[in-house]
Amino acid sequence: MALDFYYGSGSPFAWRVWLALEHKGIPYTFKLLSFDAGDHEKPAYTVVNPRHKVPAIVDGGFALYESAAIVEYLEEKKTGGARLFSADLRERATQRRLIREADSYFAPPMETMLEAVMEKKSPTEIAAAVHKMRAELVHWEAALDSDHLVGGLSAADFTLYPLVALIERIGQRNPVAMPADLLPPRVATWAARMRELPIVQKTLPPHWK
Ligand SMILES: N[C@@H](CCC(=O)N[C@@H](CS)C(=O)NCC(=O)O)C(=O)O
Repeated sequence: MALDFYYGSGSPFAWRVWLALEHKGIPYTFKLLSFDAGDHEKPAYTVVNPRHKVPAIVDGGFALYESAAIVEYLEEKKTGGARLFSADLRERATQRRLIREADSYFAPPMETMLEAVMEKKSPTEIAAAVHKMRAELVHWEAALDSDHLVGGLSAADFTLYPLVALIERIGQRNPVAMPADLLPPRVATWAARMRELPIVQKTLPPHWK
């Protein structure tokens, strides 16, 4: 039976889960929540995620939120076929580490920068946010020495890509505020490759299309 997947357009965390579902070929019913309509604050959803955030899934009555936990659940739910984590112990540990690093160290400055640009804060504030983002990107530039973050295409790529894609989108829409060279070369090349993947094309946030 298909599980319910609760999604909000533009959420990098929800996009990660969508990519994981598609990659593993797990059937799902797409439940698009509207942030503008406040769907994520309504009781029908807060019983699924009391933190009022997307993503979440409900699988046969079992509700789960927090994107990283959902991705691990999906991997263990369907063991055959495409994998989200490497079969190799050390690669798998590194993929998990990168996911935690993306959530702990990449997402916060990305969100601060997004807010500074979208809310048209002062040039000094935007420059400070961009500076912090640039400093974080240095770590990812160093981590990327092959086609994927670690081993083959994995949950680590599916975690980082939506965050990087958001940066690209903010940059395209605000070329004056955002430096064109913010993404370092290996990250930019990897992102361009990721963007060409059929599952990435299929799961582009609806309002971006
Ligand atoms: N740690 C959570 C973060 C989820 C999250 O922050 N979702 C945002 C969208 S990007 C959200 O639903 N925000 C709505 C709100 O805070 O009211 C996860 O990984 O699932």
